[in-house]
Amino acid sequence: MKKYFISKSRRLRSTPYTSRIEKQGVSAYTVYNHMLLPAAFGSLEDSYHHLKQHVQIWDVAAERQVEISGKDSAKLVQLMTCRDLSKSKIGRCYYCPIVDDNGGLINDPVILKLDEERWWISIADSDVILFAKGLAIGNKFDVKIFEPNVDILAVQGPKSFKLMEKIFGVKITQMKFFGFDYFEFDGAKHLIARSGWSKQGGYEIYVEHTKSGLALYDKLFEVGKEFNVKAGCPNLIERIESALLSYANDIDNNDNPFECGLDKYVNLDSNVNFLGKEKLKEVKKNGITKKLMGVMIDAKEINVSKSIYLINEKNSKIGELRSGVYSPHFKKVIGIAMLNKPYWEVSQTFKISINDSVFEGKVCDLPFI
Ligand code: THG
Repeated sequence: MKKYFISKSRRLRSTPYTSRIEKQGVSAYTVYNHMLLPAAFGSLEDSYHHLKQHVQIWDVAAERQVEISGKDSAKLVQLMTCRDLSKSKIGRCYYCPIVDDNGGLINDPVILKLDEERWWISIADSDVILFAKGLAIGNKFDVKIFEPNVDILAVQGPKSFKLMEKIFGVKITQMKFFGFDYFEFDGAKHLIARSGWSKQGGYEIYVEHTKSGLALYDKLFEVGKEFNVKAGCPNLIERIESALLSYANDIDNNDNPFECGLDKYVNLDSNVNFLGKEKLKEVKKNGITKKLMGVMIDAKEINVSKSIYLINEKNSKIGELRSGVYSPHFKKVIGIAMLNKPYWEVSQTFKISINDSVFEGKVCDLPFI
């Protein structure tokens, strides 16, 4: 496949770490929230094995924050998500589908409750800030909405705990999954959460003080030597095996949370008010007509740059592949696909055309591992 360069400009924002990762061998970028997001540091498979054994530092500044503060902030945040946040606690992160009036997904962020009247919405790739502002204006809410200067550094992999303990002390290892707290480094306080877009364990550092953040970046590599630390990025193989969903790839505004397997983040029985609640009640009552599932394909390589149809023995389209990659663990292509009713049963077989050759595949449960 021919490779192309990306043209940088003000519109395609760099991050405070860009100059560092370019020295450390970033070899591909993608664009996320109008910002550079590293997509590869050399071989995807080498990075996958390294991530599962050691520790990596990721520039995920493109996971931008939408800050919502003010008297009506809780009301606005709740209006945007179908997850009941009425019992949410300060110091916790919540994975929350954001839905529109039709129940269609707008985004699937992590929401941090910083204070009773202050929230960060840590967004996937869509302009949530415009949606939030529109809702606030239309509802005459008393809120302030802006994008703060926060540039997340993720520390991911099994050795992330030992590395972070060396820098911040044992307290950081006692934090629960999706909890956050503040830790000091080089004269600045950093919000650090136990989270991250891999299932290998780790932390996310919400860097607000760039100077101290860059010193911390360098310190992580210096102290991390004994743990075989490397620069990395969200890994396509690891994230598909773990079924971490990618907004605009696996799921989008034409899908509702039930179709995407996000049922446990939909609360229709409490009395909180959110957009699309009646519509989602209807969907729950009538049932869904498509469903996100795993697929395994007897192929050795794939590059999904648009939906690829899945075909049954009668040559009818039964679904579409939305992401896919060769998995060294399964020794075949694995992927995330939207299957039409009634073809979403496990072991349903299909055919798929990749680079003009036809391959056999079958439907399976998510996650793969
Ligand atoms: N971290 C932060 N912001 C983000 C992401 C992140 N914004 C964009 C994108 N990633 C949002 N999407 C996800 C998807 C899955 C998870 C987090 C963000 C995730 N899910 C866990 C799981 O599926 O096991 C746990 C969810 C739960 O049960 O609470 O971690 O990665 N800051």
